[in-house]
Amino acid sequence: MQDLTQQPRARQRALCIGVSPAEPDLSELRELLRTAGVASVGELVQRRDQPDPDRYFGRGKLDELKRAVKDADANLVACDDELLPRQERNLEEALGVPVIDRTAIILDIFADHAHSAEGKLQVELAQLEYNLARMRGLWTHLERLGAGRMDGGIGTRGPGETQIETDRRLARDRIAALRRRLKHTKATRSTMRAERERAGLPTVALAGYTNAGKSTLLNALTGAEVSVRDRLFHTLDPTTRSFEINGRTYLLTDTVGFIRKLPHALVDAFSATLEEALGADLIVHVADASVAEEELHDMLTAVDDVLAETGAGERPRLLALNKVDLLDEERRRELSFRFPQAVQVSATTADGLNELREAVEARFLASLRPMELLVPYDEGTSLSELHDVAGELEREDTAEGVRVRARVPVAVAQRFERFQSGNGSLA
Ligand SMILES: Nc1nc2c(ncn2[C@@H]2O[C@H](COP(=O)(O)OP(=O)(O)OP(=O)(O)O)[C@@H](O)[C@H]2O)c(=O)[nH]1
Ligand SMILES: [Mg+2]
Repeated sequence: MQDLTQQPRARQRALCIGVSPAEPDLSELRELLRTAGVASVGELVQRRDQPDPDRYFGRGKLDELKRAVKDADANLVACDDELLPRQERNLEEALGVPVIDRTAIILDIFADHAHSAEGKLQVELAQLEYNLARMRGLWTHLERLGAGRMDGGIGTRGPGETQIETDRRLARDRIAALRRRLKHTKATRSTMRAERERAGLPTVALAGYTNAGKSTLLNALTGAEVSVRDRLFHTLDPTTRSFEINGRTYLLTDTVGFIRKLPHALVDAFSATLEEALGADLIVHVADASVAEEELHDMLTAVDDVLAETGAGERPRLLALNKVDLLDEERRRELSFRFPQAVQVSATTADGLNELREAVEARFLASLRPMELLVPYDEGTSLSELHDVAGELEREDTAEGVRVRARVPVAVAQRFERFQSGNGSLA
């Protein structure tokens, strides 16, 4: 029992299944399993409009699946969709091996990759909500949290009705407690944001599909050393670093990656962090341009959907097509026809980074308010503050004070209005 929980995944051999009206593609599911440390030993797909409501596959296909599990010597079946509890139960009964769905795998990866206290709370909340619908694995979950062992023993018998009621109540209590704690961390974060806003620094958020190269790009632009890996959902916690473009400081935030069919519980659990990051002045949507056309389209759409869902759909946005070092000239030309507004970059070779910086800066300059100010000499603090928010200043020392021409972010312009001389327009 003990050693099973020590290295449970090493011996897991999964057969992948999927249903889709078009030809189902299970490569992403295999990638998710690889990230979770589970081997894929085969696959079986069915083309149909909707999965069967009771068994996911149709009856005839189910026999084929049974044989496939046996032939591949699989001890696990992994489904590309989130399963209804009923579908999962029926499949397990028919197959005699555990069945996990896409959501469970993603939650598992998130649980593994969460490092910050907040990230851990968010993942735990998402897991509890997923489990609450199934009441499966909840015991081990609460046990691990030290929530106390109930008489009757874990795994010695199936939970009876009252047991399930107790489980549900425990889960709901825990969910409520987690929500309260998350609310608290959210409050701390908004204080931090208020401080940043006072500083008046423009903010840029990197958003995009998992593995698109967001962290690599953050590192390339800011000289940070955020961990980068060829696995899915490597980054869960937003990291913010500052960098400069032509003397002006910007704050750049890396965010959690998105994926098709992102579990709802996770979107909810992460919505506070996401909202915060995506409230940036500019969202740079980073995409992996080295994938096939259709996949690129799907990934762009998946990210657009999550952005819209988290209320960031209307923020100013810039598309960065990353990994162009993997493309030939012809493909790059094709992409520039298809996405004329996008910047093509390679975070690893630094190709296109200057264009990206220019594009980011251009967005800000367009939103700045030109001001002509006269700052008295005893207002040194205001002057250095102005330096921070406006970058390079045109300044001239006069008898009355420093005469300054600057382009100031609208959000903080009001603070400098009292120094305004003339009508504020630049010649
Ligand atoms: N060839 C090439 N590889 C890149 C480029 N940018 C990133 N990669 C690779 O792509 C993989 C994923 O990079 P990350 O920066 O971790 O991606 P991410 O978007 O932060 O991923 P998550 O945090 O998992 O959402 C790594 O193996 C990187 O080395 C690029 O411009 N060219
Ligand atoms: Mg990352």
